[in-house]
Amino acid sequence: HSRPWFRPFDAQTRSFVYGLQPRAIQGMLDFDYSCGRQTPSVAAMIYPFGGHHIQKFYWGTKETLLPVYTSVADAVKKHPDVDVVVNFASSRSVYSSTLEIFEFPQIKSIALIAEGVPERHAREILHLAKEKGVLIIGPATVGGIKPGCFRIGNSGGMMDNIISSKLYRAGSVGYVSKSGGMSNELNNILSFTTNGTYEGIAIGGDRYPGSTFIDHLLRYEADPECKLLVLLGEVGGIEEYRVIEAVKKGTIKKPIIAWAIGTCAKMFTTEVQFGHAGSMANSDLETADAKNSAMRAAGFIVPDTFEDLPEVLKQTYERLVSTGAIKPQPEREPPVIPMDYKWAQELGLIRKPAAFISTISDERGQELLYAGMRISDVFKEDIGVGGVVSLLWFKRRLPPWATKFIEMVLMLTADHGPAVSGAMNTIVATRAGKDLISSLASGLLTIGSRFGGALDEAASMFSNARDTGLTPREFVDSCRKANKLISGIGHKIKSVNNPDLRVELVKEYVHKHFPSHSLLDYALAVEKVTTSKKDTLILNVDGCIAVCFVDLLRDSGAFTPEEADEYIKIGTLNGLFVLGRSIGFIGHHLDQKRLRAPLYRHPADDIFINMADMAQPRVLGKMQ
Ligand code: Q5B
Repeated sequence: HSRPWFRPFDAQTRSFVYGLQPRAIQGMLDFDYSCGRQTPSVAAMIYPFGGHHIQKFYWGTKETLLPVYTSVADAVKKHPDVDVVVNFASSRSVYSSTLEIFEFPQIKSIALIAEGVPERHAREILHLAKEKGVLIIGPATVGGIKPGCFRIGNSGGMMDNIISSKLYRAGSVGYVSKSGGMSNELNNILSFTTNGTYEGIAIGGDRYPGSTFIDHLLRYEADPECKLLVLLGEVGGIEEYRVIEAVKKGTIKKPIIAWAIGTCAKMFTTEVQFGHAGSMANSDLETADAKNSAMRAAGFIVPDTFEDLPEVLKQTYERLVSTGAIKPQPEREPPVIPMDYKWAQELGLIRKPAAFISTISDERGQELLYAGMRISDVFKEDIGVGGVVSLLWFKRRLPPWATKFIEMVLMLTADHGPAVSGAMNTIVATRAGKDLISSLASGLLTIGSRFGGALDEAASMFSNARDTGLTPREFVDSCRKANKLISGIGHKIKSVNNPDLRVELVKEYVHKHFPSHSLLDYALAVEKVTTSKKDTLILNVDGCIAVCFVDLLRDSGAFTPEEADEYIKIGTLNGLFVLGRSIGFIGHHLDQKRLRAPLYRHPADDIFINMADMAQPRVLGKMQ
């Protein structure tokens, strides 16, 4: 597919995007889709890092895949139809990447988006491009747009702007400006004063743009589809004078409307540098006023002020319609472009039920909140770990005696030596070479109804027994009858004669600080019955913490009876042991690591292996 020299972009144009720019590419694809293009205008991305891979984009409501190549050579080999590169390389790498692109004669146009490209590099690129006959747009530009055909990168703005400026179909006005922002403004003005933009190029604000006003205006002059030319110049540089020359010589014959921005510079007493690197008048010739006068004198249509530009455009367009030079086409319905979910949500156009609800913390604002309390206040008020647990587990501040109790529990349960089931498993996992999280998880997964995880069941058994009016003895008997062990009773090594000091500390604290301890009293009465049978059947650390926590939940005044019951039902109390013992398990993991402890293998003579009752294994199924 070959194009005439004056038309570098059409509805078949295919491009590479250099750099990873998924948002810009999605914008280009949405534009393509709105134009009714059959194929996306982006064929692939080129990105030297991260290897060859594929990325997913929307094509209308469906999805499409675009390859990412690591070199221009690979991309060119795979896509011989591509002749445009939109180069998003940064100012540092734009030079080398453009030189790489120049090696492939298949590429006829390159847009350079980067700002701050060293002028020496820009001039070298410009020189090489001339030699090779490549059209350069930029640097320091958004690019340009050919309505109905092709959009360079982010030119034209958001999709709603593209639709409202009718850029999904071609108009008759070709313009050239320096700035991308002013291009958007022009697209908008042209959409209501004329039949719209035929093509618009922003050459960029640098002192050495790869192509200038005259290059594009000569293309528009030669293109029979372009009927009206617009030049939006600005203070600084002399590029407008090259257009003036062309008009004077008759090289440009089509009607041309022009304005040089920056007429207000004269109101300042010193030299003014406008936004662009090139937008400063170095001589009287370069002022916006001088340019406007010269253009007017040469026969350009120049409004009196920028505000008059729409009216001038309208009049000129209507004249061209009345002479038959422009034949307005019937409008087609603006295409419906699926809006990005995030954007639609931001605009308040859609809603969707959230898949998750969360009510304990919020990090979206300026400051992290725990149950509504600012993290800075957590420290200002020194609420401690117990306070944090009360916020995140119970969504409320608990009185100091209660938060101190939580902290006491965490400290008491932090460890109970290396021999307990969970610590053993942590140690064995560590010695098998596992990392901290795996070794910790191995220990935590050991916590269960017999070891460390008896709190919830203890809380519910003791409170149910007490609430249903069973005496301690009736409770013990009923459990025996049901063949059920009482959770929270019994210990492997602790007994009446070898009391568990942790339990003593808890009892002492609760007696001193809790407003009531009725369930603890009941549990101690049960203990009297069980230890009378066997002195190891003490109220153990799980059981003692559990019943005291029920007293806290029920009698602290911070919970309703329903809330108190719910916390027992949903497994809160085992959380106390899990949280506390994590401290110890991590300690054991670090200890074994420090000791460089080797792989553990249990001695076989410590395992009674008995296969006597297995005899010979039976062979199932056919042998052949
Ligand atoms: N018998 C804890 O068993 C243990 C009975 C009972 C009625 C009971 C056992 C038990 C309930 C679960 C529980 C938490 C397995 C324990 C903890 C944290 C730890 C651990 C550490 C730490 C101990 C001997 C005789 C038998 C049984 C009867 C036993 N328990 N009767 N209710 N609860 N408790 N777990 O010593 O007639 O001889 O056949 O399951 O609360 O995990 O330090 O190690 O900080 O890490 O092996 O403190 O009590 O006793 O099973 O041989 O039983 O007493 O029926 O009667 P033992 P067994 P009989 S704290």
